[in-house]
Amino acid sequence: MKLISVELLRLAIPLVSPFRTSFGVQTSRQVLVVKVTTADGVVGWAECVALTDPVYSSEYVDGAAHVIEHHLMPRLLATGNLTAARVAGALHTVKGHRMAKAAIETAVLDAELRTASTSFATHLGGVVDRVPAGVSVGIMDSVPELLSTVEGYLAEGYVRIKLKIQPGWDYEPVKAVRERFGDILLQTDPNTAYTLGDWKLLAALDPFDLLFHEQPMDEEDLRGHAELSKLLKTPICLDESIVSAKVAADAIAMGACSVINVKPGRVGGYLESRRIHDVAQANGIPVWCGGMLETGIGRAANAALASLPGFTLPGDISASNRYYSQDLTPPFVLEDGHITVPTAPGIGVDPLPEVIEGLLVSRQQLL
Ligand code: NPQ
Ligand code: MG
Repeated sequence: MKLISVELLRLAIPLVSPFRTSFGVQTSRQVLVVKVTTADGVVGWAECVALTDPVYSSEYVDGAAHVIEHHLMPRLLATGNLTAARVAGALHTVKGHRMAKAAIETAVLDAELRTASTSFATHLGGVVDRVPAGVSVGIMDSVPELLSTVEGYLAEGYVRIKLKIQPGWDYEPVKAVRERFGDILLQTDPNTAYTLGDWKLLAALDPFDLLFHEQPMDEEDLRGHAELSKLLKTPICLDESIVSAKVAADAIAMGACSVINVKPGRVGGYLESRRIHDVAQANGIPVWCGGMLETGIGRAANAALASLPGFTLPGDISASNRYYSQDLTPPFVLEDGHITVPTAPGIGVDPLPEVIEGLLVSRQQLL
């Protein structure tokens, strides 16, 4: 495949409500969108999931834009016979920057699959037509506010609740949600806020029959998570730590996790995501598709990934209106607690030009 154009669009999209985690409060999202056009006139789309600030991982929007322009593009354009399968190898000499690399690979994959009239779900090996939707609930100012927020999401049909927690906001909110809503599927996500010394704070949550704690400690502390898992009844899921299939295999072998949150942006793309799915499945470890507040561009591809057989737990593939009043694509809506997997070629959705233009902060023509 030959590219004749690569554009980098930067958009600013307000969130419908502030989203607070242990690493800060987000009220809007800066989104980097990659748009490639092939010699046959086929357009491929992808979004980079990096945050505005390097607080979830070391990547951030300005850094991703810079590394794409100055380091990834030259390598991509030097690749003869470009296919999506060749992108990771072409970019391998650049260390890290997995979210930036994922955006490039995914845009090429979208163009390739649209050209072949094949959907992401078909290409990746999806086996279901719709996927169960969970929802991530931020840290709130009070328990009553939390309970009314959770009540609202359950009323919308979400099949699983994930609560952001941190020391000082853990026992009370988890206990209140469990007592008020009974045996709903419930999990926590501290985003690395605890240390091994805090283990008793997490052990206090053992009575609440949680599915797991997601990434309770530092992303580089696999051994610590293996130690922590011996001190808790509640299982451990990893998110930030799992940056590749290799690390997933190590984490599983070390007993650092018994569940894995797969995020294509975090691991370098959908092809590596499938490898992580395969490694986990080979080891009897369930996976689920995490979320990075993607717009419909990333949400469409995530829904396809979540349709693979090893994705047996509800993901953070919420409806568009969980985060945005107007999505960049036709909105994803919750139907009986599920999101329908797109079946059209490529990611299966097309961004709405007028919405893109209305939110555009800058546009860079890289090719
Ligand atoms: C997580 N996502 O699972 C991440 C955290 C997160 C749905 O909880 C902008 C972009 C803001 C990505 C805030 C969810 C974000 C973000 C939180 C990701 O750990
Ligand atoms: Mg997480």
